[in-house]
This record gives sequence, structure tokens and C-alpha cells, in this order.
Amino acid sequence: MAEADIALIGLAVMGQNLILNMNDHGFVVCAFNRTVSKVDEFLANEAKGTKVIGAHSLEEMVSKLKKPRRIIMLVKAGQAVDDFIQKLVPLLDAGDIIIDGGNSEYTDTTRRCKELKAKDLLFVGSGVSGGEEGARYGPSLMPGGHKQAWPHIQNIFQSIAAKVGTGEPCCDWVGDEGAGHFVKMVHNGIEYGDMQLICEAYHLMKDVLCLDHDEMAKVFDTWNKGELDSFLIEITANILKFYDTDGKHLLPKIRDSAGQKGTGKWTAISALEYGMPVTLIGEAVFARCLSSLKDERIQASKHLKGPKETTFHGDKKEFLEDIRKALYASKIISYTQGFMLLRQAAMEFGWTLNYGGIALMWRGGCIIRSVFLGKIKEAFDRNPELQNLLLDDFFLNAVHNCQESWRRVICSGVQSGIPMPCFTTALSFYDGYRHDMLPANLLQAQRDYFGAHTYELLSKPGHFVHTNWTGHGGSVSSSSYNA
Ligand code: NBP
Repeated sequence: MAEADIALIGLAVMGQNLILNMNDHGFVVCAFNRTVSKVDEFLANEAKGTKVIGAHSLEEMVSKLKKPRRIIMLVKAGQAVDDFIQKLVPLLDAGDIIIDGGNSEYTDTTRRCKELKAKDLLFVGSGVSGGEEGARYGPSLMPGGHKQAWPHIQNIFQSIAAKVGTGEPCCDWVGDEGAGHFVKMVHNGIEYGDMQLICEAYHLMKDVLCLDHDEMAKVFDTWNKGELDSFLIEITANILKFYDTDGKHLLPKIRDSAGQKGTGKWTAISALEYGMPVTLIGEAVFARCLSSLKDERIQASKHLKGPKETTFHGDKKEFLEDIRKALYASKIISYTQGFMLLRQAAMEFGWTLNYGGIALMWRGGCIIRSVFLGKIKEAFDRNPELQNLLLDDFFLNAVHNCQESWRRVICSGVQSGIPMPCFTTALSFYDGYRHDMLPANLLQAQRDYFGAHTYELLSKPGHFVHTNWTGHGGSVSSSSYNA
């Protein structure tokens, strides 16, 4: 009997929690998993006493679904998604909907949209953020793909999503093809940036100001009451005050070698591919790479010297406020760059993205949730055509207000030999973006000098000329040679 509103394939941590979340909101979910024994285990344990039903084959699962059938997969990204799609296609009817809620690459989602459109099936690739807790009690959901599917899944998605403000759901339709997964990818990249910025602030507090862990925890707790109010600042305070079973702080015992699963790297690769200067996320990825060279760094630390004088002589309280402002300004730059990448991708792929809506989707439920994202939403509400976040009055004033502190922190940190890849790249981006004239005139001249690549004159943009700089090279220009 067709009794289930939706089926979910993939009974690992995300899938199970999302099912229970949907159940809480009154939807009947049919659960399925590749290893079928997990279906019965789930029904007998976590889902006991709920309306969740199970299936022991895909055929049984499909037969239990109301039409149009809605099937969401939360399985390992990659081949597993294609394998399930291939098995589902012959069992479904035109207009049925397959949703991939895993961390798939947006290019795969775009490909799957095309493949399934040819079979008259609807496909949605949805970013799901917030981890286990989010999946259970309200994730941030970023669906994209075939828009005809949206009216059939909107109620389920917006019911189970996190809510902010007066109950606005952190879920809205993102755009065509792989737009949902692209936005999720950029979210993860921004997460890398936010985390690295906090780490740089921690490094400065620890090694320049020589604060102990409890003092630092207090600082982060205070910061969490102001404009930096966010999940990541909150958990940083909690981590700093966490004691191990031996009565000592746990944090200094943790090996300083960062892991990564790839979504930050994908964001940086996309930025390079579409020519957007998303420098902060790139630096955050490289900072993790550098941290992972732990053994090499231990060797290097025995040979490579830093500055002799690292003690801080100024006013600690004032410097802490400078660090807070440097973090805030750098964060503004990171989100500015992230939205620049989204805008560029939208142009490349012909997507219509709702930037304010995206900020709202990230406002709650996910790892980068923050009060700050509400300000971004307001900026795009004020001007949906806003070309760059830095040009919104609120953010422009915020950066102006932080600027002197930001520069002071970077000077002091550099003089003390503290690595601050994200603080510094953010300031370099800011200084680059605000210059109407950059030294790229020299760069163009160099390119033309050695490779006859041509250049434009300021007085004649769009008109490319070549100069015979040496008197030997002739006047033929290059159109294909790229060095
Ligand atoms: P996993 O990413 O660990 O995937 C486990 C599920 O994938 C199980 O149902 C497993 O079936 C199935 N699976 C695997 Br593994 N290989 C398969 C294959 N070749 N064919 C069919 N099924 C296969 O689970 P998760 O951590 O719950 O994450 C689910 C998705 O959500 C992933 O794409 C993940 O990246 C994404 N995500 C995770 C988080 C998080 O915090 N964990 C957050 C946001 C998004 P089995 O039981 O038979 O092995």
C-alpha cells in the first residue's frame, strides 16, 4: 500500500537523523539501506515507536511510496549515488523525484540532472549542513536541480529545516542543475576560512599575549555576545575551557595536524577555474596542508629562526580588541569573496541565485551559522543587485571601523613571527580591491616584452597593441603562447 510520503536511502548517521526529523514533523518515511539488515536494526532501535516504515528491497520501497514518488539518498558521495540511481530508474515513473542529500560534487549533480531529465525523472541535489545534530533537529538545506520538483518537496524540506528569526526556514530553492551543491561547497569553503581565522586569533592570544586557556575562553565567550556571535566562536570557547580527565586542558595535547575531506579544496579549485580571487579560502586550505607537514615542521623548527623579540609590550586589552576587529574584518572579506564566487558561477552556468536567500539558508542550522549572516541577508534585501558585499554601507562602514586595528594586528603578528595567512590575505585583498591602479601595468609590459602577449593602453581599453621592447623581437604578437 502506498503509505509513505518519502523514502530515504542510507541509514548512517545523517540518514537516520533526517528520518527521525521528518517523522517528528508528521511525515511517513520509508527507510532503506544497501546493507538491508540495518533497516530492521533501525526500526527496532532508534525508530522504535515512530511512524517510520522499512523496506527490504528497492522494489518494496518504491511500492510503498505515494506519487509522485520522493526518494532522498544520504549515501557516500560518488559511485554509490550513481549505482542507486541506476537501480531506481527502471522502478520509477515519469515525474518521480530522486534527491541526493550527500556531499556530491556539483558537476556530478549537473550531469545527473541531464541524465535523469532524458528519462523524464526529476532530480534534486541538495546540500545538507549541520552534521548529526542539524540533521536531527534542523539542518540548513540547499536544494537545486529540476525546479519542477520543488513544489512537491518544499513542505517537507522547509518543515524539517532549521528556523531563524520569526520562524523563517533555513531552506529555499537555490537554482538549476548543481547550484545547490555548489552553494553547499562554497559554504564548506567559508567554514574552512572561519575556522582558520579563529585559529589565527587563538595563536596571537596564546603566543603574543601569552594568555592562558581559561583567559582565552573568556575572551571568546565575550566575543560571542557581540557582532562575532556564531556557532564556531561558541564552540571555540567551550573547547578552550575543556579539561581532560587528568585535570589539564585537552586542547594543548591535540596534535596540530589538520585533516580535510576536500570541499574546501573544491571551492579553491572552482575559484581558480572561474578566475575569482577567493584568496582566504585558498589560504585556509593551504594552512591545513602546512599543518599536516608536522614531522617536517619539527625538523625545520630546529634550524629556522624567527624574530628575536616576540614579547608584547603594549596594552593587552587594547590588542585583544584589535584582534577581534581583525577577525571581523577578515570574515567580511571571506564572505565577500565567497559571494563573488557564487555570482561568477551563476554567470558561467546561467543560474539565477537568490543571494539573500542563500545567506538566510546559512543563518541557522549549519556550522557557519551566525548573526553576521543576518546582516548579509539584510544587505541583499536592501539591494538584490548588490555587486559586492564590501560596497554595502553596513559592511563598508564595518571594515572602515576595523581597519586600523586590522593593520596593527598584522604588523605586530608579523613582527612576532606568527603565521596569519588568512588575516594577511584578507587585508591584501581589501587593499587590492580598493586600488583603482594596481601594478599589473608592469605585468602586462613584462608579458608583452618576453612573449609578445600585447597590452591595452589606459586611454584605449579593448584595443591590444604590441611593442618591440628590445628592437630585436619584431612586431608580430602572440595569441596562443601562455607562459
Ligand atoms: P557515509 O558517508 O558514511 O555513508 C554511509 C552510507 O552510504 C551507508 O548507507 C552505506 O551503506 C552507503 N554506501 C557506502 Br559507504 N558505499 C556504498 C555503495 N558503494 N553503494 C551503496 N551504498 C553505499 O554516511 P553519513 O556520514 O551519514 O553521510 C551521508 C552523506 O551525507 C555523505 O554524502 C556525506 O558526505 C554527507 N554529509 C555528511 C555529514 C556528516 O556530518 N556526517 C554532514 C553533511 C553531509 P552500508 O550501510 O551498506 O555500508
